[in-house]
Amino acid sequence: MANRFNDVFLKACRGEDVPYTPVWYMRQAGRYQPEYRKIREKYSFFDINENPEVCAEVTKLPVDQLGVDAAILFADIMTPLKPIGVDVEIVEGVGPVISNPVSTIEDIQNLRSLDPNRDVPFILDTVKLLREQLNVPLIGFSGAPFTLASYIIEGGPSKGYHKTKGFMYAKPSVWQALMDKLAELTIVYLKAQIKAGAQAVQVFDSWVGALEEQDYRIYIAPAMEKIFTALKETGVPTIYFGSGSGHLLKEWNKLPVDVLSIDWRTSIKDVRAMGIQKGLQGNLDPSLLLAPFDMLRDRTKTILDQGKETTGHIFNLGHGIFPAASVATLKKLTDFVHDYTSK
Ligand code: 1CP
Repeated sequence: MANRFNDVFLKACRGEDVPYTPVWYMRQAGRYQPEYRKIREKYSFFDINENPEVCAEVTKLPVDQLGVDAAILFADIMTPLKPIGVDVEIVEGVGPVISNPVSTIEDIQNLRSLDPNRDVPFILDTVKLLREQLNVPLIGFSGAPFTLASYIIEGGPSKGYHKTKGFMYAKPSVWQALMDKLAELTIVYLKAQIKAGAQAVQVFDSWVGALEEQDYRIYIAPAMEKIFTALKETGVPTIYFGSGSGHLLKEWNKLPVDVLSIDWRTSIKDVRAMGIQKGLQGNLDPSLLLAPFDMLRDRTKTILDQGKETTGHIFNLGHGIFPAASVATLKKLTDFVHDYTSK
């Protein structure tokens, strides 16, 4: 018999009263875990992703090990792009590398539309399997159009996004076609995850902070508006994440999204002072995972105190866990968040 279902994370997403501040971590399954590294010796990234039993096992690792209040489906933002014609590989120490980057309208037209049942059945099977096994909510996710576009235009990770932004400025109608295609993909993909059982969804726009506010409003906001409007119908809580995106918060606040996931460059106090009343997720600097524990605890206290001023705070990092982090520190941190905020 499974333990009682823990809905604290879902309550916080909806701005309801919670018995303590819920916590989960971006990239909570990954190379910092010895168990994950062991599984990766046998399987490539996409082998894990495409095998529901193994994928569910990896998704559950941090839930069992750290005691977090939510699980996030183990996949990558590139997962739905592979079946539509993007030749992507995950290269160790680099990330996604694409051998056929897009540059013309023909390249974009050649990308197929995503049919989740045909193209990513393994994702839907993993979601179903996890719903039978988990006693915490399962978060589904997708990349956002700008962040996905940055990989398929640059051909991999980038520092300045010059090619992507140059494309956007020089070929606005082709850019528009790409945003439309990726917004549609995001909607179809997330709706399929929700139908299979995902109880919340996060849209990762990790690199959109590279744009100034005006460009965000013109080139990106319409696609995001379309995505969150379409997801509203499902009734499932939505979360929008970007790193280094504090300057975009006024624009983000206009979107029909429930929770904004912020990084450490912007404090929860300052976001509330802007009059933003949406749920907030974050925002510990992941580098603090390498600090002495007293320092990590003090910085966490500050975040939790600011988060407790209103309802709707989910504790998380401002960006993902990295390979040098330790399981023991993350476990201690999770316990601290729960103890410190328990009513
Ligand atoms: O085993 C390995 O070597 C693979 C490392 C790895 C892992 C564990 C990659 C390659 N992706 C993932 C899983 C992953 N990616 C998850 C799993 C669920 C969890 O959080 O536990 C998620 C949510 C992602 C999402 C993702 N992939 C994002 C958005 C979040 C973020 O960190 O900003 C991005 C930008 C990617 C691209 C990507 N995939 C992998 C890497 C190393 C990167 C980043 C590359 C870069 O810096 O541009």
